[in-house]
Amino acid sequence: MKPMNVTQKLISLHLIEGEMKPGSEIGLKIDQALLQDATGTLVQLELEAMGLDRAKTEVAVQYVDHNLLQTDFKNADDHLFLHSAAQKFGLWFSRPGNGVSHPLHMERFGIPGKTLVGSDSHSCAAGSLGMLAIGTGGLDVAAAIAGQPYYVKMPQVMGVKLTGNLPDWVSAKDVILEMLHRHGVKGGVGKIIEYYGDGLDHLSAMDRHVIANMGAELGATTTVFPSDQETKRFLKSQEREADWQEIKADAGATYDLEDEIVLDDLVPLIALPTSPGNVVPVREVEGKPISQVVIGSSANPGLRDFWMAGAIVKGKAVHEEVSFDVNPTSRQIIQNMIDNKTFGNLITAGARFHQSGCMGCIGMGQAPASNTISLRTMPRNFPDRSGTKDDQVHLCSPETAAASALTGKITDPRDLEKLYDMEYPKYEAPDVEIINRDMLVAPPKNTTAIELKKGPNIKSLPEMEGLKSEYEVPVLLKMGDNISTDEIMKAGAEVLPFRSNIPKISEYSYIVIDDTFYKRALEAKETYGGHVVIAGENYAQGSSREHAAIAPKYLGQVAVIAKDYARIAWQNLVNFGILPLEFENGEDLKRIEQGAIVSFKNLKTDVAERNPITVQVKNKDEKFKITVRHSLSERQINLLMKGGIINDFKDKLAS
Ligand code: MIC
Repeated sequence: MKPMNVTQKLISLHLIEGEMKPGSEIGLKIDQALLQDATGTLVQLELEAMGLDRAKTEVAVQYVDHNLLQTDFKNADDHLFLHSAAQKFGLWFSRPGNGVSHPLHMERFGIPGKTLVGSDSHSCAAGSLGMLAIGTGGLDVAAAIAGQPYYVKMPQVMGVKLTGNLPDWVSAKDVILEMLHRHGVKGGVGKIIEYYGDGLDHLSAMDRHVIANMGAELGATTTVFPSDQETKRFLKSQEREADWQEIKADAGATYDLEDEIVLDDLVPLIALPTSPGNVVPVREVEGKPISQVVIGSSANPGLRDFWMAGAIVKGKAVHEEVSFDVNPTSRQIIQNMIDNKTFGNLITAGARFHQSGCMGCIGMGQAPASNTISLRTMPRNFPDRSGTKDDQVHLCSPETAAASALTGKITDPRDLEKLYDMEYPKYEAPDVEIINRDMLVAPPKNTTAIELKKGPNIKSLPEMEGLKSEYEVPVLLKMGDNISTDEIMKAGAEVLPFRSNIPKISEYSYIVIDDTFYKRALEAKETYGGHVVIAGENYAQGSSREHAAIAPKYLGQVAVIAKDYARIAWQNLVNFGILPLEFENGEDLKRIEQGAIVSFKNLKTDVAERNPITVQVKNKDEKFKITVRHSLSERQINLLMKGGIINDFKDKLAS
């Protein structure tokens, strides 16, 4: 048999439909499911709509780590709903304040060789343990929980060879920032990134989590690491050594694409606003004053990351003009921080210590002051994501963040040697961490009698219309490249609580780009029956939030016409019955005016038969035709015809 890399081994062990030919659709058996609360409320409503009795996956966990600010009843009601739903459908429930889903799942449930789908784009972090873990829209996770295969395009496998060792003051975050510097936010689209080489000997399991987590920012389907002795060490430190198995690439295994990073050559890097791909050496932007540093998030979740920040600020005081925020990523990590004196080091240096959760990463509090720079160890800095308009969020390592907190300006951590006569702190991982399972509620044996607790903010899913053959609708919005889900459907403390209320959350559609969109969409729905939007490359990069599809659908969005799409968003559009069309000639984007009227005839036949689709365009002063196409599978075409996956489920239930 042909030697296989780790990715090919994981896929072949779970392949139930299709063939492993890059670009063709495959169906995978899913072992584990991860839900977070901001997407999970919809998933639980979808499980209810499907009439599920009990989760079919080996493990399914509902985490509460996003909607943690309880400024009124909405989030607190959702927590009760999620708890009741987890109990009813046989999921574990991780209570509010227990921590961020990705590091928690890695500590408690991750198992080498298993597959996982998660309703969060950073679910790929579980690849750190030799899992095939894919972030996706909530509906796909609901389907997997109900025992359906997970469908995805077979990706190419990019082998990234890591050699050597990281220099002092450089850490795992700089490795993934280097990948973003080399490949950009589209560089991973259609690919699984697999790391190998002797450089892995110097990367802990949590270091690998950092790198795998932000593989999402490359647009990668996921990231995979081998399961080796380090994986075994990590599982042993979590009292789960029995879950370990070795999974390594065969000798002679090859990759579709190759890259190599010599770890010794890396320097401290930083992503500038407003993209994780806007990476430069810290040295290039040092000296700029900052107003905030935030340590935490699933992109730097490990005990080492907090310990490192604590060791750097130990015995000192952070700059008086810097808000030094620390977001622990699990209660377990808080306990270990207290035990190894990290908590004391951070607090006495001036840290503002928050509850364990995502917090400022998704604009759930901690919004920075206007026109000031915020340094964060987080994965994303899309426009306004922090909650502050025109924010200036920079992404960096704990070393760079802590050094900058001390000086009050962007600082290369290597300068700490001369500024404070400091040696690079050497972290020693404990053999066994203090283990905390207290806020994980196991699924009950018998779930039938449990009633869902729905507060007034939880609304049932709206009806979704199927695809028609003819449309004559306006182009409501013309956008450029790399439009993020944070610009399509805002996150943050004001909007996230409406995730289970589609009519209300639809008021925030595209509000970051154009705050007249909502009103104009309602007018277009009334006058024309709907609308389309047009965009450049990598439409809807970033998060898994299916609200970036459901809300526009609710407002009458018929189709998107873009040069190309981010993977999750493309699937979410189909799941909710919006046609993701691609320009045959990308230059046509420039020719179409915002406000033009576009007409489709014979659309259902053309979509079903994969014909080139002719679109009549009427600009203000000219008319012309363009050609568009789609790259949907037969399964997706069928879903579209019905108006999305929920209608398809209902048909299946009815039959
Ligand atoms: C994110 O980091 O953007 C989020 C918020 O976790 C999203 C999920 C969401 O929008 O609820 C993600 O990454 O999928």
